[in-house]
Amino acid sequence: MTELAPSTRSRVLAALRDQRVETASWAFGNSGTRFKVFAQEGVPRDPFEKISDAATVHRFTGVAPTVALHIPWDKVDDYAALAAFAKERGVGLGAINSNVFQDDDYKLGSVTNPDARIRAKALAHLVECVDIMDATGSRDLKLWFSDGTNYPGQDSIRNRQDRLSEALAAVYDRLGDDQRMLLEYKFFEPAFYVTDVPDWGTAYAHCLTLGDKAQVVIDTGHHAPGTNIEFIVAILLRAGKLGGFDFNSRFYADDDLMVGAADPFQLFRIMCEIVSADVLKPEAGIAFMLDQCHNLEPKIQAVIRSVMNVQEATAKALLVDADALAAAQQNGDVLEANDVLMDAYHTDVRPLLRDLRADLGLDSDPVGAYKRSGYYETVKAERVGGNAAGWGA
Ligand code: PSV
Ligand code: MN
Ligand code: MN
Repeated sequence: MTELAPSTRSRVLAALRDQRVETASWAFGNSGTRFKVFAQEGVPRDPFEKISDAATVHRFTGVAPTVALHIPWDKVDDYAALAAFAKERGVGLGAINSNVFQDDDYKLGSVTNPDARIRAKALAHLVECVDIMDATGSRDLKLWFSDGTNYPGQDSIRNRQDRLSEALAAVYDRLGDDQRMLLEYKFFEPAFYVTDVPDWGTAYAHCLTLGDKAQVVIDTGHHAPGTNIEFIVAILLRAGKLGGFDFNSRFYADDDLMVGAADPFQLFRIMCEIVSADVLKPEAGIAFMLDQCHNLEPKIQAVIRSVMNVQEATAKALLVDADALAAAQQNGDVLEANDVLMDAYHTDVRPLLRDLRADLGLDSDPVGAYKRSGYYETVKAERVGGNAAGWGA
C-alpha cells in the first residue's frame, strides 16, 4: 500500500474504530438447506450459549458489541436476565427478529391471512416482540413476512395489502419513543406467485404511511441477480428511510453466505454510498447487521471473517478521494471518476486494519487469535447435543 497521508490515515482509523456490526444469534446454531441440516460439534444449546459465542466474536474483533435475537428461536422465560447475561459478557442485545413463518396456521399468510383469527395471532406475536424489546432494551423490531400466494386468483392482492397495513399500524402504535420497526423485503420465496412485501418500493410505501419510526431494511440476499443494490441504498438514504442492512452474500438465491464472499465489489459499492452520505457512525441510526447461516464452515470463525469483510469494504470506501471524485464528476471525466473509485477498491487495507486492531488492544489476526484461544475446544467438550438455529428445526 502506498503510504497514506497522516490526515487520511487518522480519519479512516477513527471511522473504523467507531464502526459497529451486529451479529445474529441464529448464525451460531446448526443450519442447512431444505434438504438437510448439518450438525456441528460445540454449537449452542440455548440462547445463553449463542450469546457467549457472539461475545467471543466481539472479543476478537472489537466492533461487534450487539447480537440480534430471533423469537421464538431464542425464547427464554426472563429476557431481562438474558440481557444481563449478555452485558456480563461484554455485549448487548440488538434487534428482535419476529417469526410469523413457522406455524401451520400461516400456510396462507400471517398478517395478510384471509382469516381474522390467524391475523390476530400473528399480530399478537409481533406485539409480544415489542414487549421483549422493552425487557432487553432493544431499539429495533425487524419484520420479515413470508406472506404471499402461489396461484393467480388465490387471494386479492389489494386486500392483502390492506391487511398488512392494518397490522403494521397496530405494531407501530405499540412502539415506544426510542423504538423502531424495520420492514424487510424479499422478492421471492416461500411464496411463488405474489409476495406481499417483495421489494423496497412496497416496504418504503408502507413505512412512509406509518411514520418516522418505520424504516426499510435491506437484506443483500433478497434481490434478483443483477439488481443495483447501492442504488436502493442511495434512494432510501435520500428519503431518510434506510433503517439498516441484513448483510450476507448470494450466488443464486437467498444463500446467506458470508457477506463479501460472493461479491466484495458490491459490498464496497454499498459502503461507498454509506460513507459518502456520512451515515457510517452509529448515531446515524443505520443498523449494520449480519443475517447469515454457516452450514458447512465453522460458525464462530465464519462470523469473525464476516465482520472483517465488512471492515475491509468499509476501509476501502473510506479511502475514496472524495474531492478528486467530485472534481472528476463535475468535469464529466468518466474514466477519471471511475479510476478514483477503483483506486480505493484496489488498495490492500489489511495492514491498516491490523493497525486498527493494535490500537484497540486486539490481536491483529482475529481468526488466528480465536483459533489459538482454545474457545472452540472448550465448548466442543462442554456442549453436547447443540440445537438447530431454527431453520429445519
Ligand atoms: C428471510 O429470508 C430472512 O432474511 C429474514 O430476515 C428472517 O428473519 C431471516 O431470514 C432468518 O434468517
Ligand atoms: Mn434477513
Ligand atoms: Mn433472507
